[in-house]
Amino acid sequence: MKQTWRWFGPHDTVSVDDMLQAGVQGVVTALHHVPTGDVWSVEEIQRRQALVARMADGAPSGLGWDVVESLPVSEDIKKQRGDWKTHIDHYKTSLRHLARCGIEVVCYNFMPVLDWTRTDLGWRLPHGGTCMRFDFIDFAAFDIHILQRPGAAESFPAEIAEAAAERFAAMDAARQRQLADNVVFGLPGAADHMTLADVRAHLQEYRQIDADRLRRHFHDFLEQVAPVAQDVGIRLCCHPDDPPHPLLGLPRIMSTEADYAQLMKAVDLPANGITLCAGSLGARADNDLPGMMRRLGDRVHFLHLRNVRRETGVLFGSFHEAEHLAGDTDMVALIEAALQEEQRRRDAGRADSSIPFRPDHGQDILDDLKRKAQPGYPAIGRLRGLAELRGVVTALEHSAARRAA
Ligand code: DNO
Repeated sequence: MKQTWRWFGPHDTVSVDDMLQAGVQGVVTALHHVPTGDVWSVEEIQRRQALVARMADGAPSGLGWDVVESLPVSEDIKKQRGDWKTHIDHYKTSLRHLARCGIEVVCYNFMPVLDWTRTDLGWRLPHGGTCMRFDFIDFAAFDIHILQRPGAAESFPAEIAEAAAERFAAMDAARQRQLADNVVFGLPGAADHMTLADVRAHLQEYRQIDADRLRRHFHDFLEQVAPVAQDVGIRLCCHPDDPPHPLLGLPRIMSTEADYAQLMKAVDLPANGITLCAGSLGARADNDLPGMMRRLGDRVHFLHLRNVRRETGVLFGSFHEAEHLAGDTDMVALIEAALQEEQRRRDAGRADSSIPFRPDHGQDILDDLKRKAQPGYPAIGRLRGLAELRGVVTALEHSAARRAA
């Protein structure tokens, strides 16, 4: 398993030197400054590769750009409106350019309007560090009382809507603003942030698009781009919905194992693959991550190893981002399943037998609390996560090797 690390580019407060000292072996990054829908030029891709390859003092880092996260899919493509056909052509061109630069793994998602959603970006833990959290009641308070989405109150269980009314009544203006900012924070690294008016306008445009229609649009997109990816030697990998549940009345179509099985079938090519994000999927009680790795592993091209603690006994409710080995997902079993998949690939002579993973998110601990990084992407919290995960990988590989000897 290749130990990778997300880097947001030259503006990231966590540097290439930092990640080297954390012991990473490869880099996950994206051209966040290129507007969604535009072509990623070979020159821009190479410029980023050059930055990854050097430490601050100019010494070679020995690192390369292993995974693109993300090559974003435009809202026009998701809605099949406006410039969507041009955007699909641009997407294909970007894939060809990435392949020309030697990059083989490209992550993306198909979530409408918002990427990941949290209500708290710095929730205080008992040890004094912070983590990200999704509080279902706060979210309902945002949806019903701040965004004032028509029909919002009816879309929550009655007791959640009632609790949300009370919660909202106790919020001052500053907390309301902060909650709204947290919810619409959206895509990490994105240059543009949405206002509430933007969100309302987007929601309006999705009124005619239900889950079936969004899925059709998704399959149309894949039918176009997956064969190109296959042809140029790129492995596409779709990131799940985060959280894996419909929000704001928007359809979400990549939340469960059944969704992934459908995706695989829609375009049956190895290039049409999965980003198995344990943290996103793990927020639903019915997603069995080690089992998904065993059953869908063949197409898992990228792993996000992260853990969440579900705070209620229901299928989907509040959760927070736990330590990597401490949440509700059995991380050791998941890693074991990934190592078994790698063995199967080696036995089959596959060139992609080493699956890249990254310690997805980390809690803010120690000096992270002073050095403001992208929410979820602190240096030390992730270093801790990576070190723990690396320990598990090493131990499991060691015992597998001993058994084989
Ligand atoms: C959040 C990330 C997501 C992810 C995209 C992939 O921290 O895991 O934003 O990068 O959904 O397209």
